[in-house]
Amino acid sequence: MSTVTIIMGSKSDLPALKGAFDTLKEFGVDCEGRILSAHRTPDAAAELAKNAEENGTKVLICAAGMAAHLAGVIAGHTVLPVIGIPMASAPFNGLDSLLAMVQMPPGIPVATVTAGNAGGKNAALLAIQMLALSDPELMQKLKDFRVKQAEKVLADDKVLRESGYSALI
Ligand code: RP5
Repeated sequence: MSTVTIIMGSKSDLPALKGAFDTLKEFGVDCEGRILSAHRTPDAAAELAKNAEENGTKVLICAAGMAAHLAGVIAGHTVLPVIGIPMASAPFNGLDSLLAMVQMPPGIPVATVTAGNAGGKNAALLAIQMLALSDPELMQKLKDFRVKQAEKVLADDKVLRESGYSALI
């Protein structure tokens, strides 16, 4: 198993996870994706979670929509950190997923990040921040990333101030 395992409840969640895969790749963190459901494949999902620590996984990212119990069920079977991404599924645009995921009972935490497509990138970054606590090289990459990100916003700000609204769209 890889350092980070990304589990999604359905193949339909995959497009929203591009940011997670891309970000982990950008930082050189090995990851693997799995499609397993808390409801449709409960035994396989539990099996993965129970064996994750022994198999070398450090952080699990779980994306699910609707009655999004995947992250919570995985967290119940492992002491590894679990990061949940609520998928923005119809008809409630992810509010159902968010509430199902974020309201974990005391004792079994899930770190729930931004709902929908933007959640993939933030889940990956949070996983990287956890891994960086024991990896100085990764910590430096995170610091460099923040500097570059800020520089980009400030460059956009400069263009907006100097050239006006239409220069940025
Ligand atoms: C959840 O139900 C999945 O995570 C997905 O977001 C949602 C819908 O699944 P599909 O019907 O598209 O397979 O379990």
